[in-house]
Amino acid sequence: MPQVRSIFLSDIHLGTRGCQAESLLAFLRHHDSDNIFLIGDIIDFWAMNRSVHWTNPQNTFVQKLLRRARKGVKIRFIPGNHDEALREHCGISFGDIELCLEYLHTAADGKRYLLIHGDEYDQVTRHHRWVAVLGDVAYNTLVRINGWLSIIRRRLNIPGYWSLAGYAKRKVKTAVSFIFDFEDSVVRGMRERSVDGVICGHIHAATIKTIQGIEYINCGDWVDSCTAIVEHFDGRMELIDWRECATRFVDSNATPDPDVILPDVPQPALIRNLLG
Ligand SMILES: [Mn+2]
Repeated sequence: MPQVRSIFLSDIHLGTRGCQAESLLAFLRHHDSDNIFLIGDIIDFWAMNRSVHWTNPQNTFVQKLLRRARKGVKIRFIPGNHDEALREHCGISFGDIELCLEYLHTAADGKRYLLIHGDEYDQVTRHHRWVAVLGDVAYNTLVRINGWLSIIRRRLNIPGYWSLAGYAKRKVKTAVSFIFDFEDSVVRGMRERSVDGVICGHIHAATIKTIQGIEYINCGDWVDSCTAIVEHFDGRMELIDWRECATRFVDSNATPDPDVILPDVPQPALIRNLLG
């Protein structure tokens, strides 16, 4: 019995060292739904051009999605800029997962949300692709340094999780104004589309808020913050911060996890197979 009507996920960045696939699997074990929307940057082809970091939990995640799709969960995948190679396949389905450029979702309360990854509203990625790539390398470096920091914190028995990338995002003035500019530009775009709200990703900053009458919802990411948006059966949207609320779910509530962990399949080959 699903606990929520829809799950919205973005910026999982499969294929990178930073991808928190294990936390994501734990989240999914506790969240069954009628719909799953994958809102871009699910597979990180940019990073995989540099080096591929594909783990068993990442494989299990893909298997789990395919299994849920087979069992009737509606899964829609809206590619982002890191998986833009999939954009040319929009309109087709692979393994029961439907690819679309954008999607108009009507929530249970009748509100209409446009689902987009959002990079088309990011002036930096749009006009200066190399700057975006450079920023991407810098961001991955931050996430990596952060990994070392958390090991040191564990050794020193400092409790909790502290995110350097998150800290930088909140404190660095340009980062703050970047987030603000992005949200503003998305909301302005939505005015012309006459929708009630937008659900996007891209900037790794999860939130639910109303900006100038438009509901602006961002799923966050599974590299740094481990956040998702869920829609309840009455249409209410909720931001799940998995690190904060994982303790709320005791493991006995989890649905059994029948997914078999496949041996390491070279991933580009698997993706080619999925695309037929
Ligand atoms: Mn993106």
